[in-house]
Amino acid sequence: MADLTTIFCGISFPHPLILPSGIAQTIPGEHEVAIRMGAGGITTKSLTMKPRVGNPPPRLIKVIHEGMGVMNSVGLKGPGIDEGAKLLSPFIQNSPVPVIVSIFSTTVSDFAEMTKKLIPVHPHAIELNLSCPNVDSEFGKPLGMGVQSSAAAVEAVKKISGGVPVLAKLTPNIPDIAGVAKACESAGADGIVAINTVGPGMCIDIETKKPKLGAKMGGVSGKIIKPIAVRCVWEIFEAVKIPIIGMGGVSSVEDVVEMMMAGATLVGVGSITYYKGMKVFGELRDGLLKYVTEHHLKSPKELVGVAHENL
Ligand code: RRO
Repeated sequence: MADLTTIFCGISFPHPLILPSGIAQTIPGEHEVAIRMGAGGITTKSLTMKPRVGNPPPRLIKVIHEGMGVMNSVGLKGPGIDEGAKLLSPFIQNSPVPVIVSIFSTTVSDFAEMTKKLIPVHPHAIELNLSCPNVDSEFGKPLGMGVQSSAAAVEAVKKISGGVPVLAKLTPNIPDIAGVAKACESAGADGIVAINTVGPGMCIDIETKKPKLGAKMGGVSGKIIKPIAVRCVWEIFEAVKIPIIGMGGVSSVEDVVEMMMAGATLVGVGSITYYKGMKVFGELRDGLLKYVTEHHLKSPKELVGVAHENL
């Protein structure tokens, strides 16, 4: 009998389909719903050093041609690291699946400071969000735009993270995502998360003649970005040995399999939940088990990176 259990950075996930950061906004809130509906792991919304009200609403729109995509400019709305850590502590303790806690900063020192505050709440892993596309006007470009800045953040956090795996979440909005992944690996990262949203993009309401998002522009996600995500995961897999969480437009069992064949060990399922609800996790998990069984595999691990062997 096939088994979907997946080991990632030494952590056991019941299956490889996890909630990416930012899909659920409050802790515990929809994170808990995702678990109930069958998510194999959770990534929490990126926390910042200080509380933030976020960008002006609307912050999220489901626009791009009938289910093809979503745009957001949430602007890191959240309670800040101190309140966030308090909320996370019981959530992590009670979670039946691993919880990856995401943090965002544009300074290396704040990344390190936030990590110190997180260690006592025992996250299963820490995701360094090096790649939010929606706060450039406030903070400048995210650290993930550069090889050295990405490596510096990883190195600083690794010094104090103890045994907690450190993951780097990368942006596709650069010419060489594999180069950044390699730099993160050399700096000690335990895994790569790819990709954050594409863009920024923009949508205009032709009736009101105004941009649809409050912040005018935002990150693009959903089915329309999947080929970009698959290409990025492919390039990263060629460049590094550490495992990858692949995400970007994954909406069907076929998409999950494709992402794994490109090189993902875990797969993020995000924007499709805005169309189908969190129940999509149970559906995709059952569909993956059927696929694995029908293809006579013992584990989905056998799919990881196989497309690289067939050239
Ligand atoms: O909060 C956001 O606007 C946001 C974040 Br932190 C991110 O990493 N990616 C994104 O599309 N939006």
